[in-house]
Amino acid sequence: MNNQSINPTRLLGRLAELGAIGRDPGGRLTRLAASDTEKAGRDRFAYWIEAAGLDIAIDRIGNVFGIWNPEGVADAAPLMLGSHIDTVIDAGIYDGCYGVLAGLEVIEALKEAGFSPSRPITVAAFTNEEGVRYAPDMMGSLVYSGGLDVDAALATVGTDGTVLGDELRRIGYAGNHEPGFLRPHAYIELHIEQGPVLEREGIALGAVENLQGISWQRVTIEGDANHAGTTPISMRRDAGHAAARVITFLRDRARASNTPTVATVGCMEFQPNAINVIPSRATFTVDLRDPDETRLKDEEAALAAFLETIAKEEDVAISVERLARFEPVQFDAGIVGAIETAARARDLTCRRMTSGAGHDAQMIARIAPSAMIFVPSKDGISHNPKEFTADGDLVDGANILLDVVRKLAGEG
Ligand code: HGY
Ligand code: MN
Ligand code: MN
Repeated sequence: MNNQSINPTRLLGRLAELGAIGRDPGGRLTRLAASDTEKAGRDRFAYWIEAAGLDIAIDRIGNVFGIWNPEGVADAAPLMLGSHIDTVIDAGIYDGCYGVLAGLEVIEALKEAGFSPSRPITVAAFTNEEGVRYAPDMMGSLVYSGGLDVDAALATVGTDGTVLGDELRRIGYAGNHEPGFLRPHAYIELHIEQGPVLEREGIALGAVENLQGISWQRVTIEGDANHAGTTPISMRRDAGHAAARVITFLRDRARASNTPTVATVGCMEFQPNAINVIPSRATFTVDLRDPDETRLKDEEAALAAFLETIAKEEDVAISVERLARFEPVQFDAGIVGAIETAARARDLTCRRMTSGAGHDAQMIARIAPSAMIFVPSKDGISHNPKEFTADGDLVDGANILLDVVRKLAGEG
């Protein structure tokens, strides 16, 4: 068994330090892509990269890379680690940041141990993984893997009316490397599970073998504003009520299906949003997910059919804008096997699993063999300040990442 370990104090200290960057006066943590608070997080990561003696590179979509290029292996394709450091609104401190900082930690620990890799090793922080300010999510890794044109991505208008390219320039992270400039030999992403499975089953690690498909849409329902007191129910074109029927339809359908299908309406806006005015417009987002592409397509078709029904029954006009659509992804069986072998060698329990959340790994899997390692999330909570993973689990996960990297970068 390999008994080298990462430096727990350094990793856990940096997680806490990065977790303190981007808090508002009420203590809420929010580092939306290309915002001032995210710039502060990027700057800290860049500082740690340079303090570790790594080369730093930034590409045109703002992806940040720390690169260990030991003598004599520069021509070999690099092993890539990474995740993201942007967050959702009122976030926890582990989502994404754990994978980036553990990747950096693994490189530093290997350097300090005098390990001679057969290839460069790089750690990436991908831009806009969360997709909260600019859709779609996983944007930086999607561009990096050739799934979205970089200029089209830079022209994306955010929920706040800003343009991503302008914001990246403003915060000083509009890099000059072409996305994809490093073609990874393999990619491994360490991440918190963000779900209840590992904790419920008392298992230390997840060897993630696949990731479910994601469909994001924005629905706009147009009715008529009218007086809340004088307008008979039968004469209303109530966009708010129509929207409520859609939310209930989605929840009832997902609950009734005996499949892993999930449906979420996370954003909702009424116009004119006044207590005594029947909403003339309702705008909301729909997040549909399923590990099976055919079922995901069926869910999208069922929603489209229901929207047609609602338009007639409620006498409203409905338009739909697609924001993101990613098919389910299978990860590399060889790397999944290496994760399981590393867990056994450290006497850590491990199970194969599907990722319910989207991750940069699903994009990099388009250009390189990829897989993920999960560690347990307390009560399965994430995208919430209560997000928590015990220090021991965080260190175990980072040590498994270290072992898998030694194996993949130790080969000739
Ligand atoms: O949406 C997701 O699953 C990821 O957190 N971006
Ligand atoms: Mn994440
Ligand atoms: Mn997330």
